[in-house]
Amino acid sequence: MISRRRFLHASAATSLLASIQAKANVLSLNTIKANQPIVISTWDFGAAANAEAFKILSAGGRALDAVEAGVKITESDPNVETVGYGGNPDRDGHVTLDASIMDEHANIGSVACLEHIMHPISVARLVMEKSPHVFIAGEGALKFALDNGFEKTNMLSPKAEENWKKWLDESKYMPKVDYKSHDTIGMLALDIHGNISGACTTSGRAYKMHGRIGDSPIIGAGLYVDNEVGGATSTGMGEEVIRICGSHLVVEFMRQGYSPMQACKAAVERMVKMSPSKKEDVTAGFIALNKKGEYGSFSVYKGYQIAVHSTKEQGVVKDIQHLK
Ligand code: SD4
Repeated sequence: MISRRRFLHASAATSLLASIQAKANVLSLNTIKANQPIVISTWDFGAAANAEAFKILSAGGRALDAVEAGVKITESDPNVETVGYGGNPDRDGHVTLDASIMDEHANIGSVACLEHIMHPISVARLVMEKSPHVFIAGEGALKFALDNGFEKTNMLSPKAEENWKKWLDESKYMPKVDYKSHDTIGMLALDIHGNISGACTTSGRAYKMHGRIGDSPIIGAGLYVDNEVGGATSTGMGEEVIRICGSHLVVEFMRQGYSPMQACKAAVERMVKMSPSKKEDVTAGFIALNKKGEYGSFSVYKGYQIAVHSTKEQGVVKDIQHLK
């Protein structure tokens, strides 16, 4: 039987504990802040895409919706010659599009070599949400899109057609240090709920062989998100990024404690080291975002740019660190 003295002692201790816990709860409620949303993307054209994505993030929306809406801006911009409408065709004159999307639950969806569709990223999302698969290519991807209400569009803009015809005169495939022929939009967003999603979409390398697929639709190469760690995406020579499973590698480096910039740098170094040619023609860059909203980027060559949009900064970062 518990004595009255011990009971009083015990109940005093219990109420002290309860009051400490109550205070701690109030404190933790006060100190739990919503995450500061942020969106980053590749290249200067990412700024307009980020602005669209940030509208969704600042309204409390999902990072997944933000990245899809963001990159759609670039997909329909005829002035971007490397993504969606206005994108450069392959050497046979077909605009073939690659896109991928990944959300905070590790849901994934991709399309590759998709023709005649204005928003391949939305088809990738549909693959993720409405198909039993994660990756659909070519005719099958087009059929899936059309069956689901997407419209068939001529994606070859007059300007892209003109440039292609000029290229045909020489028919020289030069996947060298020419940023104009290999720009993709890759986008990563962190929403106020602390979740990260990513999207990546491109017309691929200008004047590629028909049927060639790059890194952009390959989860782990052109895009990867692990909601416990962060996300990464790439632009540049897909052949080289695929070889090292680039975006997955960046995320794994972040898991080991690297900052986003260090992780991108380590992946770029690995890419150059692993490339059989190890020469000047290896050109690519990564961007990465971690769970704290810290971002970073690194490229092989000078001239790479990224766009950032948060409450603190909006614009294009031009002085990205590089290897050479
Ligand atoms: C690709 N990384 O298809 C993409 C697009 C690009 O050079 O940037 N190409 O390889």
